[in-house]
Amino acid sequence: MAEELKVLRTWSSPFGLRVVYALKMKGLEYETILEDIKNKSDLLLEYNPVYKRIPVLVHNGKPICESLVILEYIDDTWKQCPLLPQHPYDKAMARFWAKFGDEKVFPSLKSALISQGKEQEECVATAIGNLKCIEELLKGKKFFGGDTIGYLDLAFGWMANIISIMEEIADIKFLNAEIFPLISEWINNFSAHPMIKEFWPPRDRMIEKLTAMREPYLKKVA
Ligand SMILES: N[C@@H](CCC(=O)N[C@@H](CS)C(=O)NCC(=O)O)C(=O)O
Repeated sequence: MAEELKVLRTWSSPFGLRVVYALKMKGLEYETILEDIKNKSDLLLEYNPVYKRIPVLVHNGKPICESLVILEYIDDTWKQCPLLPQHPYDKAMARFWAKFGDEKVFPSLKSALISQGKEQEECVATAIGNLKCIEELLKGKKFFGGDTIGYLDLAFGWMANIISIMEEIADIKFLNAEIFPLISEWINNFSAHPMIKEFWPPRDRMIEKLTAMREPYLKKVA
């Protein structure tokens, strides 16, 4: 049976990019439906009535929501080029760290981006502490997945895309290459991969977007 795959996403969402990369790695064809999250389509509301968020993968008419859930669905459905490790322990650890990335690391960096002064210093320190846990994971490895890009690389893909932009906008430093040689090298390796590069959101548009996101928080303090 011919597979029908659609991805509802935005041009910039790192969560949406996870899904795109996973489908590409599996060699699957899909249709992209670009959403405007300020004006959500009826289709998005129908497919994700619970969270009303992108990304949504629609496989033969059935929606799957939440990017990490979608990655697992893709990996379970198409066995070529496995994304998750095969051993149950390694698989559990990959899920653990992906959750840590979404629930701790990303929010800590975002807090630093939208704060100022002493509060920002504290947020940067928290973010650096979280990043140190991730640095450890890369010891002896090129990618989080080992020699090749896997589930955890896709889960952490936002770091390669967004950290340096946050640093530039807020004039802060999360990733000193001397303290984080492994993450710094991983960012180079990940972002240089042809498949990743193909969908890399343009830096100038990302700067514009994150600057606009930061602005209202700064006005509150002034
Ligand atoms: N945990 C979700 C996060 C997805 C998410 O935050 N999507 C944002 C775009 S980057 C969104 O759709 N926001 C719209 C809203 O929250 O109303 C995932 O991994 O899929």
